[in-house]
Amino acid sequence: MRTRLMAAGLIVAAGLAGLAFVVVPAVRAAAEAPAAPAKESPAAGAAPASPAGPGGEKLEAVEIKLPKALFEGTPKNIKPAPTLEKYVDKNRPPFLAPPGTVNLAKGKKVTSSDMEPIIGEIKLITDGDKEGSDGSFVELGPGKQWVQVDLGEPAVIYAILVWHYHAEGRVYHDFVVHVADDADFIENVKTVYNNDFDNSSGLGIGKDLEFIEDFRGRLVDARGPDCKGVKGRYVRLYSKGNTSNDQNHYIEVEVYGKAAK
Ligand SMILES: [Ca+2]
Ligand SMILES: [Ca+2]
Repeated sequence: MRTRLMAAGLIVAAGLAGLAFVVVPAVRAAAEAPAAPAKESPAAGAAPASPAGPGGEKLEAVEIKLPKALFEGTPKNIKPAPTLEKYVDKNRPPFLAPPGTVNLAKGKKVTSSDMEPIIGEIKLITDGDKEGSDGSFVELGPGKQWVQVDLGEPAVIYAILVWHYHAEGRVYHDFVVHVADDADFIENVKTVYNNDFDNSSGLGIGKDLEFIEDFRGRLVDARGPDCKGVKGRYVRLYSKGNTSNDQNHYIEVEVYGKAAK
């Protein structure tokens, strides 16, 4: 018992030391240390960023608020596959980005391939509510569908966070994320995620893995090797049904970045 407590203490101490060293000045780290489950806390899972931005600026942990968890443990209804990321029931490490990085999508205009959803309204996708319960999600029709957020002006994007659905463990198929300069996705289109391994959505074969979603949502890292981010004004997310049904669901989409200079 005592050994276990000591080991736990060591892990916590190591975690905090790492946070203070890599992420933020010690004073801020101490202030953020008691981070409740509602905030992101250090854990294994994602690759750490280099601690400096493009201009040598110090990267900071982006504050991301999480909703309540609605299930625990690894969902048993989904079979492992080489194209499916192993589910880890742990918080992501802090997401580091240049100072001033915020959610640019909050309250912004959303359009969709299905403007008359089966359940809910398109505007729920950027209303800030990420809870997994009924009344918080939008259900789009079956098959391939997309939603897109207009950030209102060109931006440098470091991450896109999506909550499709998290009342139960699901995998949404053919998850593809594009960023573009125009609403029709013709100008300067960049793919920041694509896990359509068999090209069933016709957007090209993607090398990214499918994943089981939970209350933490899915963070798509768009920082790139030198944390330069991806430039664009419009973000479009595709999906084509999920492991429970053929419909497509969205609770919230966040786009972390800064206005482009
Ligand atoms: Ca919402
Ligand atoms: Ca596919």
